[in-house]
Amino acid sequence: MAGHDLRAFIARLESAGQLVRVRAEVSTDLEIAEIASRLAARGGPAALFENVAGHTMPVLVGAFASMERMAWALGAERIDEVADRVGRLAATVPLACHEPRRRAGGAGLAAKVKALPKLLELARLRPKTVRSGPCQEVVRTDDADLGRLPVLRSWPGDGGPFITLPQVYTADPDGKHRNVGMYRLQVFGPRRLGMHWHRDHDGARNYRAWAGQGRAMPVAVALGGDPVLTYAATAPLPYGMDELVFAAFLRGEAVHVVPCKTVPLLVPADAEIVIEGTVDPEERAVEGPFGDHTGYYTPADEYPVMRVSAVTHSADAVYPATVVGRFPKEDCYLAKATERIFLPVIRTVVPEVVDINLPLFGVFHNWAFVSIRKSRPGQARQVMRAIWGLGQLAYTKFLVVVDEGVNVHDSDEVLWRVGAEADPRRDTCLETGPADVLDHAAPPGGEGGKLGIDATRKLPEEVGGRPWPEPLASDPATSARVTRRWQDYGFE
Ligand SMILES: Cc1cc2nc3c(=O)[nH]c(=O)nc-3n(C[C@H](O)[C@H](O)[C@H](O)COP(=O)(O)O)c2cc1C
Ligand SMILES: [Mn+2]
Repeated sequence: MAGHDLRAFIARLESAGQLVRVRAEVSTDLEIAEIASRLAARGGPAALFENVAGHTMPVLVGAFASMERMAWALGAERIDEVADRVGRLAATVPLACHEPRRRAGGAGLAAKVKALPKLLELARLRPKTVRSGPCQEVVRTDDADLGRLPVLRSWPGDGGPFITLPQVYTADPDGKHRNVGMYRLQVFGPRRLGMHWHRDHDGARNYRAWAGQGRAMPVAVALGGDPVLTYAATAPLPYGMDELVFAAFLRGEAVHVVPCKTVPLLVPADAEIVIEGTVDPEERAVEGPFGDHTGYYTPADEYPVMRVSAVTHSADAVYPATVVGRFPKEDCYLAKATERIFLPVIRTVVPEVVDINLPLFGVFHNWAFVSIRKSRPGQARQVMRAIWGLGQLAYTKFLVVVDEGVNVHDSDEVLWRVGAEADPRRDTCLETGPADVLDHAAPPGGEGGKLGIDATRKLPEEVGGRPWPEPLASDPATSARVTRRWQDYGFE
């Protein structure tokens, strides 16, 4: 991935006029976060703070905080290009499933042969181990100290400083399943970090496998490197699918990795900073509170602890961070990239889905608007149950299904259809399922309610043969004529 590291991305943002270098002295305590929040609220540029009080490392915020910058981070001009490539892959390789679909006889073979070029492409995309990399220009083991990193405290009630944009590398005890996930890390002390992986995430799963054997799990935390790696750490891939192969697929080039100095893990050679250590099955500590993307503090709770054995970094490392809180913030763009990139994957299992919007005010899991191509009675409910069965979409609390042609990205249009097309008794369903860990309104215990609203037009079979009206539409010929003559009428 030569030439695609964080420096190259910073240079690209700067030459496009999308990065401001801040030379005034700023504090990691609340001040940088307040600035980042204001920039995010106005769709502003990324910022590189070069004069951070008490630190030599500069701090980068907002690098992903627009759809355009997000696309650039993934090596594209527009996110749709990336979605199209994933769509083509999903069409040949069953990306959404753990195992290839079994089909009878010749059809299965034909499908495999057709998928072969794509599978070979994936093999070419395995990480390549190299001997050395910029991420290990400076190596500190016995004198490793997290206090040297300009870690931010974002909100006044936060329990301390948190590393907010990390790639957390783990593997299962057999070394078969590498995983890269983004989980915030509270700095408890010079060599202790809180591991806030949610119970359903793959890092937690690897941890439980090690803990089950009574063994401490090696962990490496990388910051920076190719921005595509940071995105991949947030992508909702099924367990066992390697985020580094996914990142390489997006980038079109294998990720170069180096062995860590004190743990048996591989990390991206061109990362800015790497923190190495182990997580003991017995040790837990109180993590939080943390001002979260819900727009509220998540309360303090017990989480596992990482004991740091080394901190390595490049000679002139940049510390990347993000600030979360009430929308819109930088993580909204990471989430929107996922919404676009995974839509074609959703379509491989729920083919009637046309479009999906996880509105920003829904904070990923509270609301989903889905449009479908409806052709049979009961289909909206079928789609709801499918969505509630799909990976992290299972957390969706309020799910609205509308017809194809309704713009799901226009909340007014969706709510107009809910009001007009749905009968509250006939067209809603209450379900239960896994609740988002961050949902403070959910009942205790991890299971929460789900409300589905069928705002599609009803077929005659669904309403005892009653005809259902079409929404108003202009006469096409008249509409074209008025468009053509608009200036003739004296309008601008
Ligand atoms: C900025 C940001 C912060 C996040 N913080 C956390 C976190 O603290 N804990 C967590 O479990 N997931 C967090 N996530 C979500 C996970 O990164 C995401 O669900 C990812 O798919 C998990 O990967 P995994 O399934 O390989 O574990 C965060 C995502 C973003 C974009
Ligand atoms: Mn994963």
